[in-house]
Amino acid sequence: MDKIKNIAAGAFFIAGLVSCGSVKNVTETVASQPLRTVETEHLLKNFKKTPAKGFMFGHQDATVYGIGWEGDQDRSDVKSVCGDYPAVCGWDVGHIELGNDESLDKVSFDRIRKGIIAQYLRGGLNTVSWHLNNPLTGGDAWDVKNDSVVTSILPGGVNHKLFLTWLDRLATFFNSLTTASGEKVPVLFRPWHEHTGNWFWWGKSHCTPQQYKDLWQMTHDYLRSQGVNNLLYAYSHGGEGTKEEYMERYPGDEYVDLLGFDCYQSDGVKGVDAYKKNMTTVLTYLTRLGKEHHKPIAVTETGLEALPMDTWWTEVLFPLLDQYPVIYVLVWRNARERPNHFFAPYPGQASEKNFISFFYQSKTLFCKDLRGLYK
Ligand code: BMA
Repeated sequence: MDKIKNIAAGAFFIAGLVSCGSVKNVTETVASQPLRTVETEHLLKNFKKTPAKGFMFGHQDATVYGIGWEGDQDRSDVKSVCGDYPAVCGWDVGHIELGNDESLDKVSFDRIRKGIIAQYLRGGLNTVSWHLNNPLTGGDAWDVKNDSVVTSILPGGVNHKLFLTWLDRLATFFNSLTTASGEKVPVLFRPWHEHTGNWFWWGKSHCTPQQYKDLWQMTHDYLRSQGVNNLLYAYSHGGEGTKEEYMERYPGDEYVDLLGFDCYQSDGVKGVDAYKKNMTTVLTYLTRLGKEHHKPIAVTETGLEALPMDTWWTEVLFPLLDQYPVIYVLVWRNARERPNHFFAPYPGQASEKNFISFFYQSKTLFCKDLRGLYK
């Protein structure tokens, strides 16, 4: 179904986005290496055109699997419900560091590469997170038994060399994202996320603020030294704490292109008030920080697991976002292997009808509403 009523608003958003002045082929160079490709530079300029007249809707692993299916060509639960792809596709490259063929969620990296390129060719945005293993213990990203993991991979640490081989594999993947005509696909990379919580080995109680900043800067600089010039960087905490806590581990304006946060409605229906309060608190300070640092802001992960509220889209999520200049919101994956671990509707799901109303709001942007994100 076409989102006729939305075209005007979507076109306005993008018309605004593309009118922001000419861009040199390469605006900055580091050690005579182009910092960013032309398309990546355009994406950044377009991100910075705020306040946006709408926000893009995103879904994790949107086109590789969903409820009751896996691997079907061009399929997406969101598209099955509303007729269009999400404007933003999220991906996770956990286990790429190990040299594996499949991600931690059992999606082949070849399939992820193809999905990223397809989303780019249809004019949409891709964002990549990284639930990488623990390089010290061999456990997963949630293995927090040892507090010296970050120290061990920084320069001088016992695992520094090993970690650079992990970054090499990541760099090879990012460098391989090229279209048939040879364009490198820009990606919003969101490493070291939810670091103000304690559930990942790079979390707050497992490294100092300085070590966290060093980790981020090392990742950024090393990928760049390997010719990775198609990334923008998103910094996102786990939705807890104050503005000061948000900034305590901030690696610096030159290392970050977008400010975001992850915040879920936990406790099902009961959690709605806490969710609204939390979202409002963070969105309020993030709006200010975005202005102060000249960075776009986004809700980089959110959702209500299993969607037990039929009207969640228009009565909870939309009114929250409507008040702030967020450029996108992304809901987490529709796991085909974990019952009830889904965050977007699928045909027959109870919130389907309400999602269609959300889709028809003039401020919600889906893939066909985007024109010129890379121009
Ligand atoms: C989590 C869950 C896990 C998954 C991980 C990385 O929130 O969805 O099942 O492995 O994200 O995608």
